[in-house]
Amino acid sequence: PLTRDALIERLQNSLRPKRFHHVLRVEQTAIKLAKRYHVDLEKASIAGLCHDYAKQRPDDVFIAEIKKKHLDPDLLNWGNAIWHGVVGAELLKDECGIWDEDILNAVRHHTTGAVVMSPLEQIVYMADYIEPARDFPGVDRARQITDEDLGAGVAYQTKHTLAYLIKNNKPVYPKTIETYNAWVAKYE
Ligand code: DGI
Ligand code: FE
Ligand code: FE
Ligand code: FE
Repeated sequence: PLTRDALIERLQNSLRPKRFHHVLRVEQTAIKLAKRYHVDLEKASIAGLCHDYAKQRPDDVFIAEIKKKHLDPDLLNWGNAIWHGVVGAELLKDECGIWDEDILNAVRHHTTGAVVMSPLEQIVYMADYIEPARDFPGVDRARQITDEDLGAGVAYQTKHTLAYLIKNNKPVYPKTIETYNAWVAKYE
């Protein structure tokens, strides 16, 4: 595996400056949450840094990787927003020698969440949402809830992201709905 310094260099070469600075902020936010919730700090650092590794790859790279790795063919009906996590994790194996499944799952699930998420996965999902430069109505509430209860933060983000997608007539990826059902909706 790459050292943190080598990984930083890769990121700097593959991401535009704005995105690169976002991943540094997600790393720092993930480390803070990892301290708060007693999760491995080094894994939080690497996962935070890697989560958007593939964000700026052209579509044809993702399409080739989906075919090469025989990933779910339904992925071909989606785009960068869904690909950069799930398919990005495959590129991290190929190109950066990152094989830790908890880190890879944190990258895979950082956009849509998942029915089952480890503490590290929840941390990266939340760090991406509440890093210091994020500015949207409700972000301070999201930061406060996440500091009180990590799972409650996951539920908050999941609910608000789904509401945002629906309000804007965006297609909802099935995993996003599964996450909503698992973390937000409760049968009475
Ligand atoms: O990569 P980032 O911009 O840091 O953040 P992200 O990976 O969490 O989200 C990328 C985009 O994906 C964001 O605009 C919200 C969008 N998104 C999340 N869930 C879904 C989705 N887009 C669609 N169409 N469907 C989803 O279910
Ligand atoms: Fe992302
Ligand atoms: Fe996110
Ligand atoms: Fe991100």
